[in-house]
Amino acid sequence: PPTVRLEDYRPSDHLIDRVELDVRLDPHDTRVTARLAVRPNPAGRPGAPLILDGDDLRLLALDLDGQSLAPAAFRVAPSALTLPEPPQRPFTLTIETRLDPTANTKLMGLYRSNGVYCTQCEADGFRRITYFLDRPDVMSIYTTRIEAEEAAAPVLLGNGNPVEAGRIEGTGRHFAVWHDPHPKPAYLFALVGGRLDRVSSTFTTMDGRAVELAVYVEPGKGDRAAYALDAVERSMAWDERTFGRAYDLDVFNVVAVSDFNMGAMENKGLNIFNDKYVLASPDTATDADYAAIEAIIAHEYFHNWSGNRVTCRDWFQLCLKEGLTVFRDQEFSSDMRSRDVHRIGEVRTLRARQFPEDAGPLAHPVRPKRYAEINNFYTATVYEKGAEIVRMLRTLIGERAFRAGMDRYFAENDGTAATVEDFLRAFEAETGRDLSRFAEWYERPGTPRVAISGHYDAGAQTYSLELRQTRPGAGSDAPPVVIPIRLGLIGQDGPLDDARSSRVTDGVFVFDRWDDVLTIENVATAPVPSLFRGFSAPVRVDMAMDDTERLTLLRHDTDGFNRWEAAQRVAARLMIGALRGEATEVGADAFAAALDSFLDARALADPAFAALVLSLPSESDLADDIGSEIDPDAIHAARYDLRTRLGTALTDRLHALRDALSEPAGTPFSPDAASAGRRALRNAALDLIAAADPTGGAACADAQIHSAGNMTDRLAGLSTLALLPGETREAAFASFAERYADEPLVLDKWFAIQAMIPEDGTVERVRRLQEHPAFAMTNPNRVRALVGSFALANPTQFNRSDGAGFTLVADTVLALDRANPQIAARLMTAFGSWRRLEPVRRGMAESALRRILATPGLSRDVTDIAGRSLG
Ligand code: BAL
Ligand code: ZN
Repeated sequence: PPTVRLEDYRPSDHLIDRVELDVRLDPHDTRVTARLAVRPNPAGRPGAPLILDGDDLRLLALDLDGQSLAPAAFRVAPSALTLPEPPQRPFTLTIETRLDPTANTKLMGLYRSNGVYCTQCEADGFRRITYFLDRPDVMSIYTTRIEAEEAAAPVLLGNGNPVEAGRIEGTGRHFAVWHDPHPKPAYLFALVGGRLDRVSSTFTTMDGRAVELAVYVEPGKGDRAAYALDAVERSMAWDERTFGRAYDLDVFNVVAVSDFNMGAMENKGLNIFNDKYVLASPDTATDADYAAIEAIIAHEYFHNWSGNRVTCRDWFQLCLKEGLTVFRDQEFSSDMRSRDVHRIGEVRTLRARQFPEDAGPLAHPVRPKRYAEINNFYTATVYEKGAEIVRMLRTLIGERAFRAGMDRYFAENDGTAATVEDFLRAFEAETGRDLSRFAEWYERPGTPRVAISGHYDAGAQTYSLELRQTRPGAGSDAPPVVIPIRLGLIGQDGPLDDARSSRVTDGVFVFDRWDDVLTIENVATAPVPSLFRGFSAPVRVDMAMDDTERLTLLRHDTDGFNRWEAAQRVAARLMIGALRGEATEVGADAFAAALDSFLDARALADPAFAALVLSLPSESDLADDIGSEIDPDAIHAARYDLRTRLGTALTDRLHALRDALSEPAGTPFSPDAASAGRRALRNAALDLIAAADPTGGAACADAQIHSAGNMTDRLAGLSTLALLPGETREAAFASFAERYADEPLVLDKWFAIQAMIPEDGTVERVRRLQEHPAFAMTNPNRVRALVGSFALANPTQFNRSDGAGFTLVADTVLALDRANPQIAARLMTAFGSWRRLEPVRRGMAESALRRILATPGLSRDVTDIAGRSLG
């Protein structure tokens, strides 16, 4: 496929100032009339042809300034409408197209989800609605008239504010007109038409304007929308308080639909959501679901400023809105919940998804330099590493300067399509600092590595850190990056607060060379360094430190992230040591004893944090640590063994914790962070108990499934039982399916748990479940739950040495590709770490990839991922 390059960017030759759309909805024969106010762009090439993008479009009529165009004056194809010699003055182009929303299985453009008409236009779906300059730097004012049969679509929503609505007498049809006064790119266009329930409230902005908020959901599910509506209100208040950003329309609408490629979409004034991230009730949603709803509602709302008011010049700048908005939603969630616990979750996600991506064939810079299919760049690197860059910027310049720089960024770029350079320039102007070297973080792929060793000089009372950075995967011409290291020193009894260095400001040392030595003075006793506090930079750290020192950090560090990290490192060393047959200084028993005293001191004071400390590094974390010649079965065995040993050593403690944390029967469910934390620790204890005593654990898990008053505990019981083969497990699966037969989002959890079972029979089980009446290849949530969980969260079975796991996923990718290439391509990213496997599995993965790539008629999306994976 053709490649788009950042260096080839040039402004559009034409602009479209105003768009008037008239959309007459029909299941198979929707008519769209677009009146476009076009003019030559003074920054473009004079006399250039007008080439409007299209995708799978059928043109019905075309006229210019009210005159129909002679056939010789234009060329039309499904993928473009060209006027070779357009007028050299402003003119109005009127285009009529015809769409079949029901046949649109790609879920891009206008489609129907369970009978509801909805749209998805990012990145390039608007061109599936009408011919347009479908690029983010062409910003227009939209007025949209939507018309539909009233019985089928009583609710009609568009961007902006409602201006008019009415019946068309004698036809059974009605219409609504919406006007959005804010210029926007086409990717932020949206409309909805359907039969939906509405829950609503009013929010008064800090400048005293009343905004009507509404969440629309499938009929009968209104009671499950309350939490999302509350999250909208909290997001609005937080963005005012934290960033001084107020909302700018009279209404803010959120609509939940069941077929959606992404999590949600920030269309101006009309956010459209995957219903998984809206609907919640204690009986159907877990604590993790509530947290995800809160975060994604916030994320889409925050885009109103970071993405919509200030948008992206081109798709290479995607991180400008996504990285920044992820950072903003992370800060929101941290303020709503526990900051340490949230930070640990962020880093776990980064390490699980972004680090492997950055180390494999799909690695790319946070700001990519080229792409064949932009929809394949909505990645962990753009989102999560993009957010880490914003976080490092704040660490480097400090909170006050960061806030002032954000104000300046919004003020200077409001109403425009900006670049990463525009973003950094605002902070340079605010601080007088040169950020050109910091900008390197956007430019090259690969996770930097920092090797560190420490030396204590008792006579001089100094402690020196020798640092060296390398940049694997970044290329031999890559310069060193600017790495903020937040640090402190810990003694045997606690922090060494008198230690000083002139090179450490507010606890942060800036490491920006290949090598450096940091000397800290006034160090009274041999310290243990606490480095990269709060995970202050997205790097891998090789620190020469023994496990007893790490256990000192677990006990005494004042930084919550590093306390957790210390326990994770010790656990990882134990497991990797075991599978390599190497001894470690701290054995499993000593580690268990350290955990026991940690739990004794802190578990009940901060259960959410304790649950994280008890959760061992995942199998994919360990694979990522090992890095090459990976044998997932050996990793699984080593992890299983440590769980068993810890569960055995800690049995009494774990049972006592479960008792202490159990809620009296009849306690009403609350999704708040503290209650969720208690459930998390109780369930982390259950996991270890079951590892040590499968029979007792199965009974305990089964009892919990039956007694649970909420989905979190019920599902935790089922997840524990899923690892324990036998009749109890199968009976529990059957009764869960029966209980939730009419709840697709809950059955997704059931699909996922079964897909993650680390047993030989799972490939067959997944193939069977693909035939289950509740499974549908056309619904992205179903595919992600069943096949996505298998491919991305079942390392032993996806990577089976006989290749059966790869075959299953390859078959699914090929079956899916014609209907929904975006989801097919996303599923394929599971192959991203294939080169790091041991040779037999590596060969099997390669054959599966080659089979996919050799299939005729493959989409651009899948061709791109398969090609890069093999390249
Ligand atoms: N813009 C695509 C969905 C999101 O990141 O908000
Ligand atoms: Zn986003």
